Amino acid sequence: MNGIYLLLGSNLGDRLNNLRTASNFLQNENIKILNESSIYETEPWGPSDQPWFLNIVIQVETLLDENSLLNFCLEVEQKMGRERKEKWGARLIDIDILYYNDQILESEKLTLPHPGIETRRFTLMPLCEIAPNETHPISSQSQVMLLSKCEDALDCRLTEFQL
Ligand code: PH2
Ligand code: MG
Ligand code: MG
Repeated sequence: MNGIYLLLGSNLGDRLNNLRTASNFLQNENIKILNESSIYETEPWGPSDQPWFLNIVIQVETLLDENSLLNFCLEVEQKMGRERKEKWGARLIDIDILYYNDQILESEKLTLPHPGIETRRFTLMPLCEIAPNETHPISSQSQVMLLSKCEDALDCRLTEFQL
């Protein structure tokens, strides 16, 4: 994997505006968006008694290392008023680091690559749009291969929304 990829998600309030606000916060911090997927409307993975999400994957360029980037993402989530309640539950905004180049890391705060990539269609569909042939640093599988093997059957709909 060559590049830093983030997944943004929202399923509470004005979901599109939440994605836009988060991307503006990121850009204000000298995080440059190099590429972005379409925005998808996605069936909730995990607890199903919650609203559908909007999800997008962006490729960014930054001088922040992976831990500083994580801290900054958490800060943005907090500034936007996210409350952490149920695991995998509804949220105003979620910003996850999917890949940080070929970094492999497992700490208390951060696991890289994100451990949920292979099992989540809502992550692989947008990744396949902007990084189809980039390979996972552990399995060496491309995003397209990972999607073709993914057993997640939850719905993932392309939208016309733009950041
Ligand atoms: N995020 C979760 C849990 N479930 N489902 C969808 N469709 N999209 C998400 O971003 C998502 C989820 C935990 O972060
Ligand atoms: Mg998440
Ligand atoms: Mg998160």
